Amino acid sequence: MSQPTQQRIVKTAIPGPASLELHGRRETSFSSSFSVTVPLYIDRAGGGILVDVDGNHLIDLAAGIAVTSVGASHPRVVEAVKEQVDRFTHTGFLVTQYEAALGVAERLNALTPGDFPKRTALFSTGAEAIENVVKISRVYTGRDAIVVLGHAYHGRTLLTMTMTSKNVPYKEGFGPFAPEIYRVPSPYPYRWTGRGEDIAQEAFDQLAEQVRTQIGAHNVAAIIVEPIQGEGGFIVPPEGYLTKVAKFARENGIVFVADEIQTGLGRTGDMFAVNHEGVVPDLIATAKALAGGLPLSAVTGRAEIMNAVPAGGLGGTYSGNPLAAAAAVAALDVIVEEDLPARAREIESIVKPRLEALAKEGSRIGEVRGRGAMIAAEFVVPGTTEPDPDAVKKIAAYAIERGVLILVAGTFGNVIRLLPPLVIGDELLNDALDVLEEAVRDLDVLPTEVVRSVA
Ligand code: PLZ
Repeated sequence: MSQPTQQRIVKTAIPGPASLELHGRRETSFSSSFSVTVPLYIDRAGGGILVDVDGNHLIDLAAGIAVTSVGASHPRVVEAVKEQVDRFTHTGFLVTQYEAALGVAERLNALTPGDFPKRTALFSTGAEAIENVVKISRVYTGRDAIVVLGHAYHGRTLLTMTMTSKNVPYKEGFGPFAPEIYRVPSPYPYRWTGRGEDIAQEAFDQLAEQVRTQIGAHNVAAIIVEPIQGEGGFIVPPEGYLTKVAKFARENGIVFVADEIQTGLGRTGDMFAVNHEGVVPDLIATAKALAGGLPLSAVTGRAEIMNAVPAGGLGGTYSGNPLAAAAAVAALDVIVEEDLPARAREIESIVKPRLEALAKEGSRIGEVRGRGAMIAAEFVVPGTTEPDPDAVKKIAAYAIERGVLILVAGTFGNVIRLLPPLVIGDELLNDALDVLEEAVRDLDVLPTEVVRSVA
């Protein structure tokens, strides 16, 4: 099947009648505990376009939350999966093995920063990769404590939701939480409440002091950071912060881990977001873009750390599933051969100036930030720094009704974040930005009731 026409086409109301009919079935069949950005049902997708069941072509600025960097149906990924599914779907990598998993491991060992022997372990979801980072770091160091940041997002399992910062909707009612997780302030430049002269230094000092006084550095197994905080609102740490934390970890025998599940594999304009600062983590967690849309995650890092857990200590029935592994080999080759990190930089050069110009038109956008194809605008009540989540809900609803799918993020729910597939064309991108601009300019006259479930 060829890729859908790369053009925004709005034929019906969005969501249209066919989507609404399906949504009626959802309401009587599927748990209401999952929210959804918009009750839209997709028929086909590819490049920068999602085609819904009513035939509307929406511009995709979500990429399924940073997953379909190579597009939702890249021909090489599709071909690799078809070829694999014809041969076998599953053996269980713990039972009998297959080459594709090795292909993924070898590629990740080569692509991740660090000139030392590496090993990779494959899992299925991002949260599972982070769970395993914790297990591996604890066994390697013989220590218990895990240090994470404010505004962090690491997943929804018991351990990873404990590591996640935001209460509603991720944690409310789900306690008691996992022990030995410690949180230090995130260097969030726009909302930093310290002196603010050198935020990297101030935030690092707080981390170091909290580790020394509240935990004891000798008790810390790992410090885990997202090099740009994703769900937290695309918070870019000030230059120097990650370098200082990595150095502190090294000096104290602590495993330094980058959660690159959202930022990794080209998204920020480099293969990994830590590369912007030349930081070399001991372990890197990847998922999302790794397998071009199939569920696969990985932990990659120093061989002596990755081999610390005795054989049998790690695993999972579906870990490194052959379909996902075959897809990942193809997706990684596409990312490298089509130089998608460079494309992410081009996307930044289109998106960022336009959002910055828009921010200058009024005082609703407090900050435009991010890197590569991971750019956000934080909305505030005009003339203040007070978060304005209602504004972003209205903007997202307006855009979706006009065939542009955008996501909301942030601890305060007041951030519009753009995460297009890296293969999106310039025309589509500019068309989507036109709609976004209209929405922001017309904000005062937009209806107050929003599309039913823009969350
Ligand atoms: N680490 C940095 O961004 C997943 C969450 C979607 P899983 N982010 C999307 C939702 O609301 O459930 C994420 C991430 C970072 C870990 C994860 C977790 O990855 O594949 O969702 O488990």
